[in-house]
Amino acid sequence: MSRLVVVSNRVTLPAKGGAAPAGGLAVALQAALEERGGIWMGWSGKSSGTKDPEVLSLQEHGKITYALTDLTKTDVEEYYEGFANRVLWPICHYRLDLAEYGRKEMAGYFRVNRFFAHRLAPLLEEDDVIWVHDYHLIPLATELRQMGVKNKIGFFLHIPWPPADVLFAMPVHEEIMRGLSHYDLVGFQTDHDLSNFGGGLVREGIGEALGDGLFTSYGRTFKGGFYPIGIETKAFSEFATKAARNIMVRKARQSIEGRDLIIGVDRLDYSKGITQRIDAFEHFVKNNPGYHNKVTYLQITPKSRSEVPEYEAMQRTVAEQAGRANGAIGTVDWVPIRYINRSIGRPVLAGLYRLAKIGLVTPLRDGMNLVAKEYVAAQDPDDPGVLVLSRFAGAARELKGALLVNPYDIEGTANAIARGLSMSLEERQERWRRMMDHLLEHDVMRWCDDFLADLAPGR
Ligand code: GDG
Repeated sequence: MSRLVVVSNRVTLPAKGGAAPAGGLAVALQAALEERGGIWMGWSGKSSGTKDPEVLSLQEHGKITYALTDLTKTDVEEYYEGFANRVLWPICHYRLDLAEYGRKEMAGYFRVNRFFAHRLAPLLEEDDVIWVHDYHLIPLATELRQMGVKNKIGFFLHIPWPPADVLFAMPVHEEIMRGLSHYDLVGFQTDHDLSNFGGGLVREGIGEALGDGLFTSYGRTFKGGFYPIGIETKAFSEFATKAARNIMVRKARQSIEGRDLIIGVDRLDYSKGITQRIDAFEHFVKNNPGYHNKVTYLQITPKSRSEVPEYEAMQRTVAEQAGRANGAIGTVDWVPIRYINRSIGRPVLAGLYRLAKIGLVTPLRDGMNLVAKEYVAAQDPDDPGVLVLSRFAGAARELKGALLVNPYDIEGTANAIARGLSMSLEERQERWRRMMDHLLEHDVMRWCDDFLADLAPGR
């Protein structure tokens, strides 16, 4: 089996003591690389000086070599905070209104991709299969090809791909589309994203769809496909069973005192629909007096990207909103919303998922959403909770046993909460079984295998 070389913006070293990072990408890739062995290259997360760092830091952990590079402060501002997070992220989440274009940032994005290519190329062996991840690194294949790299290179986009009218509002859309054509395989989370990609390509006259997942554009022919990312279903399920004994989980259970727990877990991000969700919960409580003092909604929201002004503002908005809602619907002996604005350990998280009667996963747009899958995997088969899931999460195309909602429809989401809390055990079990069977069959290893089998058959 060929060596696997993974490239992603951030490289996360193996977690110590069971702690895991907030971010689905790291969780999934760790598992994939451990199985096959190889290199994981990316940014160390550190910025230093004004000159491009000359050397990579190489660290061996088991079968994986981690190759880390620092970036300059300007690189981080332009490539990461500027173009990736202030242009590509909002555009891919259909938020044209939040995209902030700047030529300097765009240039920085392409420059850092070239820098990555120059650091990576010397590490490559002839047979290596290269797998590039996510929107930070779209132009990487173009740069590697220019340096004569002939290896198979695949690209997987973890976030949604928008329809043509949204994408083509972005000034450098052509370079981005050309960047994708230099891969051998371009993978999306869902058929919907793939069809947005193919549709845009054809409609704008950039290329053609040849059938059988093949596309041609800019003189190159490449494959496109969709590969819904999974989780380590079995391991996570066992983890959640054991986590019930965790001291923090036991304390949480005691503190809920016979109330039903509703849980939301998301990085603090405008795509996750947190403010709409708090509104929906408030609406649910106001319209269901029978549930007063009978439910607790726990929202766990680690900070992310605080350097981007939009995110900093959101931190204040959500905290104020949770406080205001508690003021409006709480009583002297009941705080309906518990809002935690930091990351908690993975074992505790797994145990809390299992405690919760409802998993509330209502993004306005999401590539996949691993929280939805983790919530399902963590449930007790004898008494499973109900997943309330946004139809705009990639996961909604697979998890048919969820109660699907439109997160913009506050009353609809509130009604789904009420329905979930009163659902019969029989219906809960039937819905959960359907989802769990799917997740067991389509776990993260299967995702990895499917992508690599299409990228480099027989290697
Ligand atoms: C991107 C795409 C796609 C969250 N809070 C804590 C914590 N987490 C973990 C969750 C989960 C992960 O972070 C979040 O993954 P998501 O998939 O929900 O979302 P993104 O970070 O936006 O990921 C997404 C994903 O890539 C993979 O392709 O599904 O659509 O946007 O694993 O458990 N973990 C711990 N404490 C927390 O407080 N330990």
